[in-house]
Amino acid sequence: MPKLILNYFDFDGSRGEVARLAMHVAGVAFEDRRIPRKEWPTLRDTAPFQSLPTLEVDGQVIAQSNTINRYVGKLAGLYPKDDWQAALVDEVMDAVEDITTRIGTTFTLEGDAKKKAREALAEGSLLRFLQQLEARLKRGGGEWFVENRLTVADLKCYIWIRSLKSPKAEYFPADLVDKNAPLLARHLERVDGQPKIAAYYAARRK
Ligand SMILES: N[C@@H](CCC(=O)N[C@@H](CS)C(=O)NCC(=O)O)C(=O)O
Repeated sequence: MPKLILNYFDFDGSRGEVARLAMHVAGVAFEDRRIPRKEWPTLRDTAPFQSLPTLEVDGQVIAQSNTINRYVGKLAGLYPKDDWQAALVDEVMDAVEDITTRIGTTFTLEGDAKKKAREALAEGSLLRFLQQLEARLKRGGGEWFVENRLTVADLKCYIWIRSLKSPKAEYFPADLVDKNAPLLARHLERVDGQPKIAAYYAARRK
């Protein structure tokens, strides 16, 4: 196994959390290097695309969260070997990435502008993405996206749905997921309940 260092911000969510979880679930040894926000301005130019996460693999750096998720997913046995199943995983991860970027444009807005932008998203592309991801979960059998087992697609979707259902997700209707994507809501609980994931977050809360 190569020597792995995951560089990401010091919080349990978004783009870097998927690889963290995948490695914890599979028991892949890695250094979880958590970058304090205040250090980011001086470190930004050291990252290939001026963003995190990055993964150091035996001293070489790769960037882009889904690239990292695929690589780590292969090491962790959480990425399909079959090309078609792998494409289905990639589709879910890239869709979540797209909608994360769209929601990201609202983060710097304030007050009424943020409220309006988020309400428009909730009635527009956000709703569409929820419905399409719901359909893909259903196609996979309703519990997992592919191969009737946990893959990095499940982790990527789980992290996103969790953020959407968080009380911190301002101006998105609280019942947005439950009402429009009930399978995704249950999927969140299913992933949360995986013993290694539950144990990981229990340890993080201590
Ligand atoms: N396409 C990139 C986007 C990375 C990205 O925007 N990362 C955010 C954190 S989730 C970041 O580094 N923000 C700080 C900045 O842009 O200065 C990926 O998937 O890794």
